[in-house]
Amino acid sequence: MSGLFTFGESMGVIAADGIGPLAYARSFSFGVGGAESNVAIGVARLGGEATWLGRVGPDATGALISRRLTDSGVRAMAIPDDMFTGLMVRYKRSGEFMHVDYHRAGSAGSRLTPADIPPALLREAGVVHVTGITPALSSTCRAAVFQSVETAVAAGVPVSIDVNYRGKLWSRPDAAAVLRDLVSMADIVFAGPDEASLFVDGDDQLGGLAKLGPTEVIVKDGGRGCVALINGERHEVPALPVTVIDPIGAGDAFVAGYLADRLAGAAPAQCLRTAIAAGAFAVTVPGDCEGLPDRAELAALTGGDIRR
Ligand code: KDG
Repeated sequence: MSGLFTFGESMGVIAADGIGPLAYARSFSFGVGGAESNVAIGVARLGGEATWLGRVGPDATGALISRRLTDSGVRAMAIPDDMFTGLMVRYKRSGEFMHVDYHRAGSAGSRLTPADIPPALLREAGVVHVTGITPALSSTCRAAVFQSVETAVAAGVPVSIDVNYRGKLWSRPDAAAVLRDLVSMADIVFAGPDEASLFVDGDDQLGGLAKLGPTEVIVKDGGRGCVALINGERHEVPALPVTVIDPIGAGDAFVAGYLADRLAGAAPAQCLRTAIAAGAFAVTVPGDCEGLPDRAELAALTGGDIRR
């Protein structure tokens, strides 16, 4: 296997259609979310090889997660668990603010253990990708992330981490202490400016993150584009002008774009351009993973031809 290997919790997503308080929502969409599975789907849609592993419950949501991932071209390794599959309820309070409630404490996904992850999958991967969400879910999840990263590092497999700080799961000081250790072991780190400030004081976030160890540092800043320091070279890519319908999942699309191109052997500047375009495409579609584009869709977006 030379593709992406990732693992984490995927959930059912109940999303109010339209904009306004939950109490006034007239209809809801039911989908699948999870930062790691979003990245796996994104890489697969862009033509890469992607494997996702996680625990799911004996319920319709668990079955939907496996089916959605498989249908998207991901090799889904869903481990059956007795507990329920987690859920996320979200609504757009206004055009600017998204409200998210998690129903995931004690869920199947949070019961992942280090023994669930076959070391061979880590050693054979082209990239092992983890997020800062999984270590916040439980002590066994945290141990699974550390053990996997250590195994990949020992095997010389590049490790990618998206900081993905989730304030509903843990405090900033708790997250900073754990995630700093993970970032220090990683080769590739993705962070928003606010996430980078968990570890770095001052304005030079790229330099500060690089000092921790990663040789590929990417600070993604939504509508402002991204800046990166890759093998000592600074890059800056502006955002593409699009109409934002739903920002959730844009960061995962960005990561998927970067990693899909990196796995395909593209130069850093091209990886970043694909990342920006994938993130831009994702925000134009409602849903956590529905907006992840394929290559033809990306070409249509960047070529400006929207009649397909
Ligand atoms: O990046 C989008 C994810 O955050 C979403 O799909 C759900 O993984 C998720 C989380 O824990 O918030």
